[in-house]
Amino acid sequence: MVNWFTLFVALLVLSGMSMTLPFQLVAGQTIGEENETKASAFSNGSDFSSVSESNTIMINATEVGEEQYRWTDSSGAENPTFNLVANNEYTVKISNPTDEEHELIIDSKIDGETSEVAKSRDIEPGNIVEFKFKVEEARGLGYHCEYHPDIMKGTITVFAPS
Ligand SMILES: [Cu+2]
Repeated sequence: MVNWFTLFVALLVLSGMSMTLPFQLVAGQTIGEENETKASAFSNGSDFSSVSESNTIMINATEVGEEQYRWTDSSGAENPTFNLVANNEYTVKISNPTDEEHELIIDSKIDGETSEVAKSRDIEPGNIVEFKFKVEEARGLGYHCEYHPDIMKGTITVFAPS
């Protein structure tokens, strides 16, 4: 009985961790740290789904007031800063529960010149759009909405791999 109970508690802990991993990711931790945490938690390799989840960035379009839109992460933070690691491929998953169309654009500003690094396509109301995104060097990037560039915008910091 004791052994079964121990196993049950271990399973609870593991499933709890797999649920919180994506949330920790968007809360501002670097992915390098995240991978270390995950490696010890799933050293038996039994949970492949959460491994792939760890490089997923979840973003929502949110209406915070009349015609006032923000990008939010799963903790609800508005226009959050995302901390990423160079050479990791990320899946950016954007859901749009608002009544407006949005489009996420990631850009870089070098010597005052802005250029697009990656973007989603138009995200219609009620839709979820995904795209892959990888940066090859440590740098600062910005992100914004094509249609609401002044109110839906934030920063992405890409760190060198540790
Ligand atoms: Cu928008």
